[in-house]
Amino acid sequence: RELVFATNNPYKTEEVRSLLAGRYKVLNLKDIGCTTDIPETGTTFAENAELKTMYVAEHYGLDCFGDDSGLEVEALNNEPGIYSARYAGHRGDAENLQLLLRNMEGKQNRKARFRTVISLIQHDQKYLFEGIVYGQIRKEPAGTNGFGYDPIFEPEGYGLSFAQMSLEEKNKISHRALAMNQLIAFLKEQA
Ligand code: ITT
Repeated sequence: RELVFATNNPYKTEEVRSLLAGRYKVLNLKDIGCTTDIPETGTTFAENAELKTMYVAEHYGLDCFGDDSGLEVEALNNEPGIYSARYAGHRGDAENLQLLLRNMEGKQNRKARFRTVISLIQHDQKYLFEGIVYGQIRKEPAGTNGFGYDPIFEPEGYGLSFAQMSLEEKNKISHRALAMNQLIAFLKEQA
């Protein structure tokens, strides 16, 4: 069985493929021949996740799911939030991470959370699933695995950044894994 995942992000694709291994073959946007950077003009994670799935449903006639995620930092009024991918403009992950570290200089409260909202479109119906992982922003990056803000995010109760964990370890506790587990449970119920 195949599932379409409306993402251009190869790291998200890899994490989700691992979570669905043995159950579904996951096709991302590239795999279905879609090279569009789908506009994310919503004001919430849910709206942006739905925009991704609605694009695929409308242009390709395919059921699919999509993920909008981001990092919410308490001391920064929950920024960068939905702007996580373009926090430093559209310059890239390394620049986003550096800007965040700069903005956190001198802040005592380093609490943060990663949030993923997944939209599923199936038989013309829309569904939403959410996952949150709590943790803190490190003072310096550590680790080389993963992507985005992984080197500066330490989930609560682990002395390691996400970037110091293997994909399997991150997939046991991450925001994306928690949201995906709900999606998987939902799909199982219907089978
Ligand atoms: P798609 O929209 O194509 O799925 P994207 O990278 O643009 O890919 P988002 O719009 O959801 O994805 O932006 C999420 C950004 O938040 C992403 O670029 C990272 O900077 C950050 N992010 C999300 N999940 C993360 C994770 O698990 N680890 C580290 N950073 C993450």
